[in-house]
Amino acid sequence: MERTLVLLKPDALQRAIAMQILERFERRGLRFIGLKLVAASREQASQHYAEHEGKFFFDGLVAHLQSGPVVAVVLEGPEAISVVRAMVGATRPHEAAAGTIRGDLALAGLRNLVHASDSPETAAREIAHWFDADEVLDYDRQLDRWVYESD
Ligand code: FUP
Repeated sequence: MERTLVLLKPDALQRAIAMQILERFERRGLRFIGLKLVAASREQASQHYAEHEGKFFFDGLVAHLQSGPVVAVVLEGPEAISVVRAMVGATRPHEAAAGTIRGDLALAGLRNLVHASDSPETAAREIAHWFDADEVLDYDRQLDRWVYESD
């Protein structure tokens, strides 16, 4: 079982497609265990993208994440990190395959709607960065036995 952090960036909320994106994850069988609206501070946005500090696109990236509220989400499920990355699609929207979130709903530039953790280490760091421990809930869903085998 894995946990992964997803951010619906300000473009998702401003375009009023946040719920459509969340619905895709829910329909796939992933479980929401953390979900909230956040107005990211400059520090919070910069730390989130710390690996890109110094790159030419860093300032634009941080400014975009701060340009409006984001929806911060923790998703749980088998292989959740790679499953969610595949659902999100390639970084650049114009290269993202049809059928992915970016390939279906985004078009160009930095407006790629979604962030998703890319490894178990990144997921752990990013979940702790956006959520307090008591904001992430552990609970059972009866339907999960129809989504995956528990052994
Ligand atoms: P992703 O994991 O697909 O969101 O991609 P990265 O973590 O590599 O990049 C994070 C953000 O940086 C992307 F949303 C877009 C931006 N970026 C650029 O603008 N130019 C680049 O060359 C690489 C990333």
